[in-house]
Amino acid sequence: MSNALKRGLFACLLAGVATPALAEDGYDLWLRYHPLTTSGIADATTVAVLGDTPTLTVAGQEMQRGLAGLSAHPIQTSVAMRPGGVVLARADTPALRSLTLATQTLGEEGYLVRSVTLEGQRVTLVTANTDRGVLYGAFALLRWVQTGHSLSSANLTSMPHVALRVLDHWDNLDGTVERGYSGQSLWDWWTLPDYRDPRYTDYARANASIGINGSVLNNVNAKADSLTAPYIAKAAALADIFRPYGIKVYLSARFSAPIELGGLKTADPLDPKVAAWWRAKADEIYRAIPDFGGFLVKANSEGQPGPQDYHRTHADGANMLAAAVAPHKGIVMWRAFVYAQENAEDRAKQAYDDFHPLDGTFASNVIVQVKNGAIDFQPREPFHPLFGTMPKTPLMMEFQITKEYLGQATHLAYLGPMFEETLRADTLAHGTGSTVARVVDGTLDHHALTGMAGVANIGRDRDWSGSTFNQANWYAFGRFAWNPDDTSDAIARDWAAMTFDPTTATVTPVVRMMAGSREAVVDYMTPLGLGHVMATGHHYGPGPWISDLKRPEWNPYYYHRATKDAIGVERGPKGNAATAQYAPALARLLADPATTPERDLLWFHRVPWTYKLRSGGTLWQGMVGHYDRGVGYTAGLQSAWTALRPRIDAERFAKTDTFLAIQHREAQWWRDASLSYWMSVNGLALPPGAKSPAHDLDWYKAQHFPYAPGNP
Ligand code: BDP
Repeated sequence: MSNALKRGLFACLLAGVATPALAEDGYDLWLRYHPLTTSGIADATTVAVLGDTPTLTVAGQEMQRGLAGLSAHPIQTSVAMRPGGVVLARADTPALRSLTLATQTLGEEGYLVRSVTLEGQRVTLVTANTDRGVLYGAFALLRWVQTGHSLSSANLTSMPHVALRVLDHWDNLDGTVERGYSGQSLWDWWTLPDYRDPRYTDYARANASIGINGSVLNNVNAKADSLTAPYIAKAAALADIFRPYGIKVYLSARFSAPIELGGLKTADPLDPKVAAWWRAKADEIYRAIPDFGGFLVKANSEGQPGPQDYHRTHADGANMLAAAVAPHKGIVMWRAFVYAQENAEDRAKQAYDDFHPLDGTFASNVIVQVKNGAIDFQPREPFHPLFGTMPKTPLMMEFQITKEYLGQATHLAYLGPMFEETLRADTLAHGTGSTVARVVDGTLDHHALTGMAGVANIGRDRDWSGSTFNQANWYAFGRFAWNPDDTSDAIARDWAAMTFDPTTATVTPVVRMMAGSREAVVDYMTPLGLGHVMATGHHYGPGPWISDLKRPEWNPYYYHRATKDAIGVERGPKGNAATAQYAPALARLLADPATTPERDLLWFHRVPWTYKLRSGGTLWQGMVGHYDRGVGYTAGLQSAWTALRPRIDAERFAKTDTFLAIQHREAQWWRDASLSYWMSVNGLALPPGAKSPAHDLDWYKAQHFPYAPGNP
């Protein structure tokens, strides 16, 4: 017996699982369906699907596959009730009439799972008002079993709080992925629409299992070509594959496409010829994809064309596109991530300045997509001031799942706590409790059009997301989009149970590793409210010293402005008054460093290096402490993972083990490079006990990564 095999067998004896934990490559994500001795599903032998629609069919197939794997027994499909069996049926199925189930409140996508008696047999029923609801219920029941519960004890009711739960793929037509760290694009545009890679179905399964119901196929930095007939046909092939799984496709639209594809002289949204071109284009897309979701648009940002090129507003642009898709019930997701080189205003203020005056002027099928923070997906950003200040406009959240600024593929940073922190943040717009989650789920200002988008971390790597732990960020995004009130801890527990095994001995240490991992990244990269100090372009590794690039906001220096005496950007009333963009009650708190959360201190305020922190130490001492804590956490991750070795299959263990070593080394690099630079500016010595950086500043400055992945 090989050592790996012996290790695998040993691992499963310890884990209480019934088959060897042989090497796995992560392809199966959280849908592994490995046999569990603890699951109590041995008597589930049949899956009855009452109905034969495509969605009910795939729900039945998934249930059969899942239960067969988890119970290590063959599972038959049948239309007859068998004791202990699972029944999947829409609530309007005649056979369920006598049950009088409370399905009215489930809406279009909610589900209900109950143990009931049907035709005299005790069965587990998964039901909903729609086929999609049944599919979500099927996955919920599988999760219940995968996380160690018995089938017959399932009593589950859930409905999504957010309507559009969307992955944004920043995938280019040449197969590269902007900010992608998991290999080439999943979409093989070259062989589509002919070749329908089975992987597209697995992608849809994974998404449906967490409730994701939309997929924007192409990069927001869009090429007009994706709107040409051949590419519409390719998108249509993907839409056909995703449809049974309840997933609609959307496309990023290049605003100047009427010029590039239509030969028009202008893309002015108020020009009738332009509007007519988009209407015809929308009609063409809907002929190929009848349930096409609509367009996502990045306009007048980072060089992209947009309505402002014609002195029109974002609302003019969005409403013109909205009119084109409205007859087909499509929507427009218009991004608020805007900033322009010509604008001398603080980058952090520009989106609000552009969008706030437009509140109430967007068409009813437009939703404005706002990044979680005002700059750009930093390890920590205060929530975006547009949340809570545009009551008359539906706003959707844009999170970044791919970790552009958080160590990319190799660093372990579970983003659940970051999503949670943003969603729980209180805008104070209508008194306490006006959280970002309430803006996003529409309850604060009574919007029915609601959404959450996540910039995907998915590519062609066997493990989809570049590492096992990165899969957790895809998973957590879906769960938070379904329910913004969920908790990162509960989500991590489910993920760990499904991804490894549901025993406490595995789940507890894995969740502990995950829980503080994002905070550790904040500590070793951007403590106390720093942001955007990553090296320019690829955003990998430290570069706080960079200050010589053409556009001011491309320079990390722009974001910290450290001098001998002080550091930070003053965004309070004594500075550029960015804090006044928040609702007044919050703006008052953020105006003063003493009432600003310390974790956001340098984001909002410029303070001396000697500024006293709540701990009693100086800012400088506090900063050094954060860097050291971050590095220390990464060492802890390594030892926690080593202790898990007997419980994890060999291949996934080894990759994570190696990545944790990279992370530890690079956390040290981040700390040392940052401290070398800060010391060169402030002239201060390290506090007693703190280790000197391994190299001098010039060494850190000399590190270059011209071929870092994901950099356009
Ligand atoms: C930044 C990325 C850039 C994206 C941009 C965006 O660095 O590649 O194009 O955001 O969101 O985070 O449009």
